[in-house]
Amino acid sequence: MKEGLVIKSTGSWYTVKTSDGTIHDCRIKGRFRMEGIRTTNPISVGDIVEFNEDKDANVIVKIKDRKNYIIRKSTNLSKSSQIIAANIDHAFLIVTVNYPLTTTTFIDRFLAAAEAYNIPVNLVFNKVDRYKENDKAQLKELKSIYQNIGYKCFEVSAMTGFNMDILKSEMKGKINLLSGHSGVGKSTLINHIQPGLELKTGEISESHSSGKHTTTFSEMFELDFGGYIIDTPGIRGFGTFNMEKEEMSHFFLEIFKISNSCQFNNCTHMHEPKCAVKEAVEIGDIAESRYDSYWGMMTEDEELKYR
Ligand SMILES: Nc1nc2c(ncn2[C@@H]2O[C@H](COP(=O)(O)OP(=O)(O)OP(=O)(O)O)[C@@H](O)[C@H]2O)c(=O)[nH]1
Ligand SMILES: [Mg+2]
Ligand SMILES: [Zn+2]
Repeated sequence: MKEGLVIKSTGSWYTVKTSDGTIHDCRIKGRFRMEGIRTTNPISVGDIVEFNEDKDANVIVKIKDRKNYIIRKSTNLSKSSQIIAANIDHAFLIVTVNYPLTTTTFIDRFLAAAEAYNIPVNLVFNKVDRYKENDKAQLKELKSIYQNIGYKCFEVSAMTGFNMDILKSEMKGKINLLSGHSGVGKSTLINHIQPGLELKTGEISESHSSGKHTTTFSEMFELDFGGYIIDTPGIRGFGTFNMEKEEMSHFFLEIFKISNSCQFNNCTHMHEPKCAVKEAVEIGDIAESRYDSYWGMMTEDEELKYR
């Protein structure tokens, strides 16, 4: 029996690295199920597994408990979901205000999910080399919203290498996940941070101004300067599963902070009088876009939780 870290998973094969640095191709036998969630991939990048060496194939027999994971819905219609990565120390949401557009709805859902799973998260605004005046204005506004809440924000260009050193120092020694829409530059960024990988990168379709899912499965790479980085496929939307409505406000840090000033201690910040959150939105202390995202997540149909 050996123990190792899953660094790549294609669905049928899993690449596992053991502590001596050797790589083992493994399969799974039978079924691994996660309680309550139907997943297309029972084992994901970042999982620590035990496997038996066999002369035909190495077989994974056990998954160690995960400290956290990020999950997305597989397709728009299916009810099953896909674990993007597990046991993450640090997440970076790659955002572009244009080419393609990342909406605040999407950002806020990702941030809420990261809070729910206890994963520290930074916002990385990529492609600053390409922004025109109105894009720059948009970027400035977004940055101020998220910095005020307490999220670290970085402006970078994976194309020119601008501010890559700051990112590297944030990533050093940790298991880092990059996420974001298709086409925002996740793979390009990793190519810059860890030369030699030559990850495939895609073209942005000018008509849709969106990416084409160049990266199709998650993969973890070792960083020369210490730590790991996980490239992931672009995600279109982000579900609110595993988040109960009663605790939704916990995942919006600035809403949670002010909510102890609400008149009712079970205030949902939606219809109640003397709600400190609503007052804060009115005077501009809480961004309207954030409140809109909160409202959307509070009112969405249980069945449509995945978006
Ligand atoms: N101008 C500019 N273009 C960039 C930058 N970063 C990435 N791109 C371009 O954006 C396109 C998409 O980049 P990818 O790295 O493939 O994007 P991705 O996020 O990995 O996309 P998926 O794998 O589909 O999720 C490529 O044409 C890159 O050259 C940047 O900083 N500036
Ligand atoms: Mg990619
Ligand atoms: Zn309230």
